[in-house]
Amino acid sequence: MDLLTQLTRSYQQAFPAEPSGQQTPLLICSPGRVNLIGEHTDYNEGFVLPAAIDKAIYLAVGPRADDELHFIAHDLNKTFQGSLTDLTPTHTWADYLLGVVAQFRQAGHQFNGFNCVFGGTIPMGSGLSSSAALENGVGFALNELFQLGVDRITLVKRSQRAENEFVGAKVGIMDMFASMMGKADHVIKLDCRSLDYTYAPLQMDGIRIVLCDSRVKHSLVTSEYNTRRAECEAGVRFLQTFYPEIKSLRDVTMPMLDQHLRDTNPLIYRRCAYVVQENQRLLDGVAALEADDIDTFGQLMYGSHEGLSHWYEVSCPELDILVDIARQQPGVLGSRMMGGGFGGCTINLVREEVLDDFTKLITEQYKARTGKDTYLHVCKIQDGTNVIS
Ligand code: GAF
Repeated sequence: MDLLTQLTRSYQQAFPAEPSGQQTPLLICSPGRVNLIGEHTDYNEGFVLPAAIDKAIYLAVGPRADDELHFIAHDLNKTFQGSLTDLTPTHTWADYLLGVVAQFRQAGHQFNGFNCVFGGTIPMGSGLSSSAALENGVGFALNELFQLGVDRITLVKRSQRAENEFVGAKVGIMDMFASMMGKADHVIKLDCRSLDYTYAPLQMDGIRIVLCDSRVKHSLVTSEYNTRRAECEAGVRFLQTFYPEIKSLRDVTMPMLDQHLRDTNPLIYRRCAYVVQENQRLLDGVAALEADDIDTFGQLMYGSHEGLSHWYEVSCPELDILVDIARQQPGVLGSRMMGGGFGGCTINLVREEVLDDFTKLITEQYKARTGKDTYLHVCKIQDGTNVIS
């Protein structure tokens, strides 16, 4: 039985319609994301280059006559029951749903309770943004079920605020934006300061985007992520004493960092320098893609990984090993860790003709060097969050 059928059946069993017949839930698909380059730049008002992918959270949802909230996490085999009148964090998976509901309430929307069964194909903790996909799915569902008329960008912002305020992870906007705004066969060039964005066709003939899962769950990510964010903000505050016009690392240049931070605070210098250089790598990468120069783009991806590993220090031995193995395979153009870090996946640009060789090499060597199995996924780029039926 496929996942959608399972979710629908589970919904109908848990919430049989009264007095007769079975209620047909609304089915929503909310995808995970990849990011080609531009990591840890979103909360520094920089640029990112993500896309929605063919791994998703699926939600079966339906309205209730009362104000109760009934959630079933199909993959976890767990249930939650609450009420619209008590939206406080539970410190469980339910917060990803409750946080979004709370955002809608804070915005003044009136709506009934609802039932939701969800499950998915995004491995949790794999750095493919299952949480953003779930939050977007819930916001999208509320909007559809109760015809609230909220536009997609507002839904994105609500998902982000839910995660920032309710879950307590100070994430940027990239993941929600990519999941909600994705377009098949296109990457999104997003300016995280203005939220201006353009879609660029992904013209990489004969090249595949391959994810290699380190199978390390990024348990450190929330605390270290918030620390990195605070380090960037500390750098900005310090530089503002010399350059009051600076608002974020987006406005900072390497000469400014070299002059004021390199010798006085080497740690903050490394963090800020990584972000400033990563923004430039993204701009250079977009220019390379426009010029059909995938080799240069791939080299920039390797540069991104070096920066993330040594300067920003958000990698882990397993991710470094995956990138190191990828470098040994002719026909792999670029490889780097992706997302918040400390585990999850690497993203690799691989020529089709070496896909089998790459799969064999990385599977064998990763096992030999870490004792762990990796899991490879060749991605397709998809549309963002939407109704299936
Ligand atoms: C995580 C966050 F959720 C994103 O906002 C982004 O900062 C990313 O890490 C790093 O680029 O996925």
